[in-house]
Amino acid sequence: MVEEVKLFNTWSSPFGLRIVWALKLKGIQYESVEEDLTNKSPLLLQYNPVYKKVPVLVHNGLPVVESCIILEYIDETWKQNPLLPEDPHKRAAARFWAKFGDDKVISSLWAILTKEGKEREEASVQAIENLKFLEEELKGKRFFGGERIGFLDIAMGWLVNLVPVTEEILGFEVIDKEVFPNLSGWMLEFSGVPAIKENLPPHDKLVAEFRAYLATAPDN
Ligand SMILES: N[C@@H](CCC(=O)N[C@@H](CS)C(=O)NCC(=O)O)C(=O)O
Repeated sequence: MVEEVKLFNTWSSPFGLRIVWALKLKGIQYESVEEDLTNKSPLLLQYNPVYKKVPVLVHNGLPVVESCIILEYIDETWKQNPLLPEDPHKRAAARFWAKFGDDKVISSLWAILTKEGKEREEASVQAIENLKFLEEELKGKRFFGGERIGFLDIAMGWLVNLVPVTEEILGFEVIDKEVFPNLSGWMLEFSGVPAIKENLPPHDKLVAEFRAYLATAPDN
């Protein structure tokens, strides 16, 4: 049977990027359906009626939503180049840190970008505290997954495109190389892997998109 794999996504989504990377790393052919989030397609609403968000992976007509759940689905469906470790404790740890990234790290970095003054300072303190956990996780490792890219690398991968965008917009360093040598090294290493590098959204286009967003929604 010829498999049908479709990805409903929008080019700037850090969550959608996870799925693009996972499919590329696994060598899976897919059709990309670009969504305009200001005018969502009936199909997106049909496939993700609960959250109405991208990414959605549709495999042989069946939708899967929520990026980390899609990653697990991809890993279980196409076994080559496994993303999650085999060891159950390491699998649990990878899922834990990915959830921590989504629950804590994204929001603190987003607040640095969108807040000002005292609120931005508080967000910076919070972000540093959160990033220190990731710095520790990377100790003695090339990738979060060890010698090769794994689930957590993909889940945290948004750092490599959104941190430089944030730094350019704000005009200061968010991830200090001296404070976070492991994390900075990982960002270089990860973004140098062909499947990652070749599928990063254009930096300048992202900067323009974020600037436009901040200009219209200053009070996040
Ligand atoms: N937890 C979701 C987050 C997905 C998400 O926030 N997607 C954004 C784009 S980056 C979206 O579709 N936003 C549309 C909306 O909120 O209406 C995931 O991991 O897939």
